[in-house]
Amino acid sequence: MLKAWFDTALWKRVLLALILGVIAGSLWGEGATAISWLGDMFIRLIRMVIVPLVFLTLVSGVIAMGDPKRLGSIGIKTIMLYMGTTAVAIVIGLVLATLIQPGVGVDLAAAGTESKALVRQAMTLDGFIEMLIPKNPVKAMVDAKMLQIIFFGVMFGAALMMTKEDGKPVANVIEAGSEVMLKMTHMVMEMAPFGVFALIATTAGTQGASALLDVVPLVVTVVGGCIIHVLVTHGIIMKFLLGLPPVRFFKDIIEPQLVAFSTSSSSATLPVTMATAEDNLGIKAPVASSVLPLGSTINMDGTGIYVGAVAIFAAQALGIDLSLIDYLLIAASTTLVSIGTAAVPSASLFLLTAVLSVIGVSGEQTAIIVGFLFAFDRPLDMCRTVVNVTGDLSVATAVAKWEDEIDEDVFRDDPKV
Ligand code: DAS
Repeated sequence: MLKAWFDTALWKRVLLALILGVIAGSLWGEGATAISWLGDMFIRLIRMVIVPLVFLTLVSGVIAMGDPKRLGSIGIKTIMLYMGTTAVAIVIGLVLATLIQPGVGVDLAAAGTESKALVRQAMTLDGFIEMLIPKNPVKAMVDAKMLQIIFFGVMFGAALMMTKEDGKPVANVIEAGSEVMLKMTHMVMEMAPFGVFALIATTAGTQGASALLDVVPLVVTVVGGCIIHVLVTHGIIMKFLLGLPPVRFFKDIIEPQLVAFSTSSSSATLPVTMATAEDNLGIKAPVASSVLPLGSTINMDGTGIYVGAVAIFAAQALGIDLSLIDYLLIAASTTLVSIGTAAVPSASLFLLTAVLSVIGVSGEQTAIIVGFLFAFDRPLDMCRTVVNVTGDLSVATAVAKWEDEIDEDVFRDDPKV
């Protein structure tokens, strides 16, 4: 029985918990709050891993970019394109979320958060500097000041990269630590079926099962943003930037997209991504073997769409009015999260804190939102991972074209993989 449980894919166990939570909450009513402690425990576990996870995965992501001076022509073009397409993806997510307003009318109070936003002071330059630069990075971690942790992490990673061999022992520890935190996050995720069951039952019991439909506009926003970014952004890159037929590109990359959709993991898809690049797109090995592994680590357009949209969703649900500076802060922190997100299932869900805290969402509120979204994360993760892999292949095609490392006859032929 226990073996059957752990042999079942986690997302299927979470889906079962979601269904049972709706039934239990509908039958139990307000009595469902009797198991709210289970949801609280899951929320605390999420909060426990966030600070070390964000810091270590972010520094690992910065290190993975490598020293631009060493990267050479291919490396500079690659990173510029990766950052450029991720920025476009984030803008698409933010604009769609602002237009669709998925969080308006969503009441997170039942899930235990203060239903209204924390009172926020108007952003001043001094306030921004204080929010960004830690006087004491250790205290920033103790207080979970995510923007300060991100700022220190980016500087630490950049300094580490520039120390080259001298910093290698520290880089090894950081990369090993990032793996450890990802493993601990997976241990926390094993609690998800129980935590999701309790959170959904509590929400359904206190607000009615219809409250769960509050997530539908957010799903529409994320999936819509993913479709627009793949077809419009990467279609424009193919047709107008590279002079290559977009339809042929999309036909050539169906296989890695299907693997990305089914695994929700860019790293699990990487072997298929690389085979597709060479066999279907005609990208030569020097580009495919450098651009694609880097992309699976630091280039996540779909994650950028998702994290940005959730930030707007949370602001709307908590009644936080966003200024232009807030939007810029969301875009900047989302870019860094997309760099730091590990290429494994649901990786960015746990990094939402790094963005939500930037706009004043408290750690408790963020953990509740993460706990609630966890129940619906799998289909969203499948979509955003497809976009992540598509972005990697699109940029690899562009770099190969500009470096004259592509066989266009292969690109235009029918796919072999
Ligand atoms: N599932 C991650 C990936 O492998 C993306 C994410 O969690 O946002 O790309």
